[in-house]
Amino acid sequence: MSKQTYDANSISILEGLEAVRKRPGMYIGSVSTKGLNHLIFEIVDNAVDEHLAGYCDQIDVTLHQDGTVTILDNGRGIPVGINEKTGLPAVEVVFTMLHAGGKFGNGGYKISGGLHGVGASVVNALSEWLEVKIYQDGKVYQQMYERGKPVAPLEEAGNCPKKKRGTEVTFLPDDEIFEKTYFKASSIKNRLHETAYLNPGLHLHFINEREGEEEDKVYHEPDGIIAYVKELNRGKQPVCDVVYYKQKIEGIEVEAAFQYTEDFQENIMGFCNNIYTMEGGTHLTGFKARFTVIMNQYARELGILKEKDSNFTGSDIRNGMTAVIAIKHPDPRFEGQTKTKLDNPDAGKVVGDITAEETVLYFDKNLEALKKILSCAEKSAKIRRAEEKAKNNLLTKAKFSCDTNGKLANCESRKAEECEIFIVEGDSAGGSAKTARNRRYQAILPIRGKILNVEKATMDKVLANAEIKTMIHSFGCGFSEGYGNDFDISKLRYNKIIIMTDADVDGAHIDTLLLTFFYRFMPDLITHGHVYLAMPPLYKAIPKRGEEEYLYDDKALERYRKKHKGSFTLQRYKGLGEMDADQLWETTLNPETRMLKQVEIEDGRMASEITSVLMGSEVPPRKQFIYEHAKEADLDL
Ligand code: TSJ
Repeated sequence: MSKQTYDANSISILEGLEAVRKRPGMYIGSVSTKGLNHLIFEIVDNAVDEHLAGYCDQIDVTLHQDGTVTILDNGRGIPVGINEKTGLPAVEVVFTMLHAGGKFGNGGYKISGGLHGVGASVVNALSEWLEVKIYQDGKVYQQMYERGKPVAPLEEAGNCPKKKRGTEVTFLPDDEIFEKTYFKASSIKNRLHETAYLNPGLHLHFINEREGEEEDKVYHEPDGIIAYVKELNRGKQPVCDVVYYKQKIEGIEVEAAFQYTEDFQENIMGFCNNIYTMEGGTHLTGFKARFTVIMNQYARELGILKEKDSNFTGSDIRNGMTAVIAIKHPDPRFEGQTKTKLDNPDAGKVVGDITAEETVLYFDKNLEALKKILSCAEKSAKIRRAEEKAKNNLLTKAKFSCDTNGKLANCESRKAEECEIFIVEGDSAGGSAKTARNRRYQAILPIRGKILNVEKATMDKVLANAEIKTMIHSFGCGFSEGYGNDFDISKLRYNKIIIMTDADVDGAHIDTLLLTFFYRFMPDLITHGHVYLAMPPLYKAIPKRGEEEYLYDDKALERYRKKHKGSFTLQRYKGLGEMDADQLWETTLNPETRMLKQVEIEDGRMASEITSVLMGSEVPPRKQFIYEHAKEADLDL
């Protein structure tokens, strides 16, 4: 390797890293906690590829006290030999050149991959420092980088037991890049667990060494997506066994598992090459289309549908179904707003063909399951017709009546981009908020106690609920559910929809009920970032000297205590209703001083957990969920 080529390569390398650091959002989605957690998944996905190649069955992820994280696998170790094109060790290429991951070596395509399909070099560029260690043939190779640049060439850094093999990566995310550099353990655990379901041979070991969060957990799911479906259905009443099949046609591998429950909900999750396809795609449309045809055929054969009857709709047939469809495709193409919609037509065809063959094989042998599933479809069709009626009634009424908005204290402005609506728990807090607000652009909608649990109610009941009617009418964009879609985000009257509840368990429950309602009937509100939670402070600290300060959580109080060593008095707020109008304005309404949390859906998976676990019929898991998530409420802070 000549000095010259090294320098030339270095320049293009640095340009690549600079681009990543300048516009990190382009590579990892955002610089919020969600983007931060992506760093870990990017690295883990590389180790999962090694598993899929057949050389690794264990991945450890350790969150350390000092804010760093280590990912270790027991694979072959990233090659350390010199890469011909660059004259650099292959491992250095992996960490310093954009999109270099997994491309070298003989054949083999990249299977798993993060949401944005970028690699280790992006993680490296966005880390204050990163260290890689490779265990191979009794030797340890090591290289250190700072903000993406190698500090020194790859070196042999000692010996290790001959049979120890693998790759170990440790990094500290760069606080110049990220809003926060504190990894969110719950998201990482969820994702590791999901990876375990999708890769039944893999052991994923999560270790949290951070103070107050100490934990050590192994995710290993030998039953794969069958166990995943059972888990998704936890707390629900199953109607049949899990139906499972796996087949490969034309290089596309299809694995599917589904089960029906008494719960009238459809929850179908699609994956391609281990990537969760949040926006769906051809694999799911292929599955749905063929399944609908087959079930309608059965319904006619069994006389459940008479000659004069119209077919069940696809959603009639899928009501009550929980499914995981995971495919492996040699050349996946993703489109859509977040690049999570599978676009390959051949995937749709292959999934459809395999589904047709396998489900017929299953149902011909399991007539009882078939009959039960078809009776779900029958019930769903009945409910659908009732709902269509209810919806028509509501829409007709809405057109002719102006006074359905009940207690809404609207704002004067009609410019949606500046308008805000506060949904306030309780009449007394609602009253204070009405006094305190800036009536030019802030609207207040008080709601009473707990709104209807939309997860458990049928659509006509949901639409008869006063609070819900008022919300639909005041937002101005209609709603969507299953069939037909009357939701139009461009008609939204408020840029910010702010949920304002007390910072206690009841408040958290109301937050979740409201979020469930939005998620199910107006998901665009959340995905377009219009939904927020107000953060009323828990305390006011009044020091002997200096400015008063509002403290928004117990961690803030702890920090304040350390700084002020007891020389202050502490005022504790019990609830929104206790604040006078001035305080309410200053702490919760005034855009200059308030704290808001924007609601983000964690890849849609957390959201389905909200709807299914929290709203499911068994009480204990629901409680646990509320307490566990009450503070962070599944949001990126
Ligand atoms: F992201 C990463 F690059 F930093 C990373 C890669 C992180 C971790 C934790 C593991 C890995 C990784 C890569 N584990 N195993 C591998 N394997 C290879 O890079 C590899 C090894 C041998 C051969 C070969 O053809 O002999 C090919 C490859 C791609």
